Amino acid sequence: MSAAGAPSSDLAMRLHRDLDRIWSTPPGVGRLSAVNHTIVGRRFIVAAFVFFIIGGLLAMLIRAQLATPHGAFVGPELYNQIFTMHGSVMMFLFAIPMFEGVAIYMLPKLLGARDLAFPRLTAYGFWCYVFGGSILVVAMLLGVAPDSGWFMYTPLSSNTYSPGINADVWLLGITFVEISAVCAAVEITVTILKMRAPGMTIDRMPLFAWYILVTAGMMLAGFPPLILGSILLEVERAFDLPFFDPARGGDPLLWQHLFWLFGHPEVYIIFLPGAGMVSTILPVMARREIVGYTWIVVSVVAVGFLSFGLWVHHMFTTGIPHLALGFFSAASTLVAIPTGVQIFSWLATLIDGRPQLKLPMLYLFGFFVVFVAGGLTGVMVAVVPFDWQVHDTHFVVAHMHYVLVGGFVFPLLAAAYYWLPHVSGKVARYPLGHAAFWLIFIGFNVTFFIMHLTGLLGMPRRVFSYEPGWGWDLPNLVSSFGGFLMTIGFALFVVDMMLHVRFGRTAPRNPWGASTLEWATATPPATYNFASLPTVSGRHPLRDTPELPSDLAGGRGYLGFPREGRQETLGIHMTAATPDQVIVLPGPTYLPLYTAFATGVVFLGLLFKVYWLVPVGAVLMLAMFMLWTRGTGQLRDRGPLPIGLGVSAPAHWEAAGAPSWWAMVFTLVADGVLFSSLAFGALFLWVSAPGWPPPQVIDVQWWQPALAGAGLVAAALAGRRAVAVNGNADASRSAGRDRWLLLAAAGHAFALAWLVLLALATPGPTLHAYGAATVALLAYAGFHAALGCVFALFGLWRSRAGYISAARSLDLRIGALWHGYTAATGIAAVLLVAALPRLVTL
Ligand code: HEM
Ligand SMILES: [Cu+2]
Repeated sequence: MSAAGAPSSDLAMRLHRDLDRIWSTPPGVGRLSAVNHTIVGRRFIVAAFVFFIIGGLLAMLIRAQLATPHGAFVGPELYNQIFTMHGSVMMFLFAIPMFEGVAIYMLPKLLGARDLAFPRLTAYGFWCYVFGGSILVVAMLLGVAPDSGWFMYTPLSSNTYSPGINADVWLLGITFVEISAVCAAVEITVTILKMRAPGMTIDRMPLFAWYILVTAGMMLAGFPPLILGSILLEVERAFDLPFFDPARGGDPLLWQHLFWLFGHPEVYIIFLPGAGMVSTILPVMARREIVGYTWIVVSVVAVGFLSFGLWVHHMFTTGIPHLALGFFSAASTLVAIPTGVQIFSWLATLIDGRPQLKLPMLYLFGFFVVFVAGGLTGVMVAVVPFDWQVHDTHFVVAHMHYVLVGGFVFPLLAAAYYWLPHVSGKVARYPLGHAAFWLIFIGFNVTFFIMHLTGLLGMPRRVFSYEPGWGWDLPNLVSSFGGFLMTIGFALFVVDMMLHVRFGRTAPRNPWGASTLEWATATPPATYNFASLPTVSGRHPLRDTPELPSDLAGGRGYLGFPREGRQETLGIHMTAATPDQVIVLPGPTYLPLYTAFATGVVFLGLLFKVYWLVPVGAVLMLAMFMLWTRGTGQLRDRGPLPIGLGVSAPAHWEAAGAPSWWAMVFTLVADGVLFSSLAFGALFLWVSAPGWPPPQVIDVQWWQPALAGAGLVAAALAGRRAVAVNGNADASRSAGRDRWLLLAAAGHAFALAWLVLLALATPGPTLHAYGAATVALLAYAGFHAALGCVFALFGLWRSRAGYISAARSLDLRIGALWHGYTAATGIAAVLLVAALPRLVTL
């Protein structure tokens, strides 16, 4: 090392040592307190892979059973559990969490940040996922796994036909897991919008980030209907409120609507991350910039919107009106356009580039073949008369697996090989990956290509046995044989990964010659990713500035110094992409684990019908969440802090658009979708369900809902006044602020009382779906008013404790969002409650 270089590299070494200490996670058992995105992201990926193995073993059981007529491995009851669990595990415990894991691990590195916006939420989501998934797996080992199919159609999943605990396991376990999906979606959205590197305007964002952003947005809109459906069905099963029971004014079709409002977007929620991996890896392998960046972005966004208009195509055989059939059939074909645009971009990139057939490219080739074939059969089943023919046969099973495995598993395997040098710092020594590919690829096609035929020959899905001599014997045997080939391929993949991590050669930095920021970190990456943060001036930072990695490591970017032992990263203005705040992140803590435990108490209480446990767990949860805020915020104003390169920015609690404010906005978006689904459900039952009008309706005087609404409006206005008064530079302001907060709490409490009274006055919630829907609407509003009360009192506490000033108003502004939302939905809810009795007697 040259004498002149020594002092600056000493400085760099010191910087790395300091950052290492500040960002470290304790070893041993202390790892349970990890909140760092690299660690938790890896955990997500490993856990999701374990669930993939479990789902795969179940698939092997299915294939063993179906290999021969009169298969004798399992009986019908067990077979029902096996295919239900296979589908549910693959969709909810493998595909979605695997996407979350990859996004959690990659996103900050792609964007040039040190962590995600809410590290503790990442960890909380992880524990919710593991606990919820464990409930399902334990139930399976005890022989009480869900058995009504992965879409849990009522009445099959109702008390009458599924009296055991099995269906409750699904409804509660999956809802538990979905909490983690919604957490991840909020966090990912905020991180992409607020934590990109300075200069990374949205048109310079890596394509993978675009795909992730759209996927997260779809999760925010797609999961709430399913969460709502699960809650309603569980309430029907546990407390006999008849939302889906046609004998009492309910309608099983309501479940189908709520499920497919989620279920169809779900297919794209799984496919888009896969496509994102393709769009990332393919140009690197082809050694050419992707063709049509803008076209791809437009089509990804279009897929996001279109996919929500398509759910009804899963219900073509339920006898819906012909015009609707035509519309949804056309729309289903329409979604092929943006997908086609992406495929043409990829092909153009390949043709125009100089592709290398390295291992990731081989898996991408597998993706192309399989996914395009799946798309073709998809267009076939989008044609209504054809769907009538093959509905619920193995043809659909084959189509579905071509899309899911082609669209997600093959890109994922490509990504595994592509990013493995990043995660492990190693490159492969043995060529096992090729053998694994051919086994998986051939095995897959043998299994599922034949299955189209089995389906056309009329074999229905979800049957555990069949008679010999119907022409189904040979194709089934071949399918099962293919399945075992594929399994050997996956086993080889696992062995390859292990050998790789254990015996691989040290990887050079950026082994594929990629141009995105994740390759600017060391490999494996340090917990803080970058010793200092980059500025970006184009879509290809590493190609535009080859010396970027050493600049960043040398501390010559933003925040290239430790400050007060805090974990700092940068926030930017959403569109201008200029630094606008220093985001201070929390370090390792057990709180997320404990909070997930408390959440688990709520779910187990519901599952085993030990209802006193539910409020206990809920209070514990609330208390834990309050504890999260300890150590966030400051007791004095700091003003702008230097962030290096001659620029200053305020800490996030003094900034206008802090990440947590945006998180509340997106949480409310998801919540709003849930509320709309509930309102839709109530109206749908009135319009479509048999057995209406109800025998009795609530006898509301106009002033009862009006008073409830008035309380909510008062709370919302008081919440806004608290923020406004806080901004006035007036000596008495803290007293004024506290009074407004108290008034907000009182407004909520007042409204809550009226909502409860109205619910009590509702006649026979168990007698007719009308009463059940009314109570559900009131419960929604009441729940929000109760939490609004907590929010207001929490603000009061923060204010008294000195965390709030004219500059530090974040807590108040977040509270104001909640109060406003509660008023808007609460008023809509009481209006609907007041209007329904008049509507139903029309
Ligand atoms: C690893 C190889 C796989 C094999 C051999 C396999 C095999 C099967 C078979 C034979 C069925 C039909 C069961 C029946 O209707 O009787 C099935 C259903 C299903 N599979 Fe797979 N599968 C595999 C991977 C996957 C993956 C990766 C996913 C999702 C990402 C998935 C999702 C589903 C779903 C959602 C169902 C429907 C379950 C239901 O009807 O409730 N499978 N699978
Ligand atoms: Cu669909």
